[in-house]
Amino acid sequence: MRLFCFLVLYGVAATSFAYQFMGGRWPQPETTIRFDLVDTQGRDRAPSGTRWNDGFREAMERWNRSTGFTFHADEGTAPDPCRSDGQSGAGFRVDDCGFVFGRTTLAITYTQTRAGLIEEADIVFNGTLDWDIYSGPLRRREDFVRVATHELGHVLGLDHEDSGVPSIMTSLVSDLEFPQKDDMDGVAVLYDVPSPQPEACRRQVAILLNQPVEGRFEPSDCQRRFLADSPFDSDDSFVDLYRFQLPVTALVVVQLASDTADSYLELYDRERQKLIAWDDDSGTGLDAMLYARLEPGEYLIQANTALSWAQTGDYRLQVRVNLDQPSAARLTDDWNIVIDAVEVDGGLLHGELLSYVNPLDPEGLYWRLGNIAAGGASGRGGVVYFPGSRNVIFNPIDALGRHYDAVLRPYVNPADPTGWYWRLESAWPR
Ligand SMILES: [Ca+2]
Ligand SMILES: [Ca+2]
Ligand SMILES: [Ca+2]
Ligand SMILES: [Zn+2]
Repeated sequence: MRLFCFLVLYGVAATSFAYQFMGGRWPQPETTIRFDLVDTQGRDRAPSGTRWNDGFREAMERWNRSTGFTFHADEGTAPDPCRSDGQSGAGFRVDDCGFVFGRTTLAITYTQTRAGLIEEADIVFNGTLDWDIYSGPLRRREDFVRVATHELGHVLGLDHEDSGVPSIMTSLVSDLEFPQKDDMDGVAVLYDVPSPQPEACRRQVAILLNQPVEGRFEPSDCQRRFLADSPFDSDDSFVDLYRFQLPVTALVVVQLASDTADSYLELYDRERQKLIAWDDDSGTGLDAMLYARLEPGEYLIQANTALSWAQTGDYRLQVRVNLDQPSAARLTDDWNIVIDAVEVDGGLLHGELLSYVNPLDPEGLYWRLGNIAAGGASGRGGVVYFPGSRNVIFNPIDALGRHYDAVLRPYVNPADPTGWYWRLESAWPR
């Protein structure tokens, strides 16, 4: 059991809603904290390599980004957080300002109030513990940033919140790392300032068809719980928003790949009113991949991670559709499919799918895997293989004298259960 802790030196109890107030507030919705954080071994950074100062500023930003309250950082001076000196500060100490830290105490915030107004607040981190900086589920070491975020909640006037709603202000440290909706509501009431939608959530980057873009899930991103209609109150996962224009009616394939994050994709209409398609793991490994047949217009892509904590990592995003290049696939007169190029796990292949008459479904259109070999014709697009679902998408294929967008679904053939078969699911003329 690891507890956050706080102490009000001159506090008054207040009535409360779900969020809890300590009985004081700053005269204005802002304050300055002085810090130059060095741990009790004299190191200026966490074992992960991030400087304590940078972690503390990130904790401030977590409130600044999501509430109307602003923390100002006065970095580079290190006042003793145990001194009542009219300055608010933060620091590691081996003792709790002359007392022994409780074994479960991570940090203590000392707040001085007068006539309901906070005059000074100091945070003392328990320097006898093992600290680090990381995201995600709790590990053996304490995560400095989420503890600092919690203590800064006390600094701005929030008390512990243990009623069960998602909150960074619970007495027990948890997997939550960011101020939650209840915490934001508390700040909005305490200071009579609305919580803004973070600027990052209004940012949409325009991307071009077929051009891969590189991005990163990181703390300056929008987080899922800030998006309208998010069903997940406590979803801290990072979100980047992209939009693209489609000039014709066509089937498009969207891919989101990452070596370090479990990518998750959603495709919306341009107003983000209608969810058109979503996917978690249809690509290679945990990569997301989806397809949808769309009318001409503008669409929104939500690049996200699949877990509800703030997973970081680089990613590549691409919207694929072949509009005017030669098609990489064609249907022959005997209904075989010749594929000049298909990308599978980063490599190019070419090959043939052979027409198969299924005695169990003579009306259906089926193919089985013919030959397949490395070394497809680069520069030819329009065939996409989904490793997760084994779907094959043609956008488009040349057939019967025109272009068709088509989807083949894998088919388990009872007569040949280990063979590779596909059935035509849908085809639309371009
Ligand atoms: Ca002080
Ligand atoms: Ca980003
Ligand atoms: Ca995934
Ligand atoms: Zn606390």
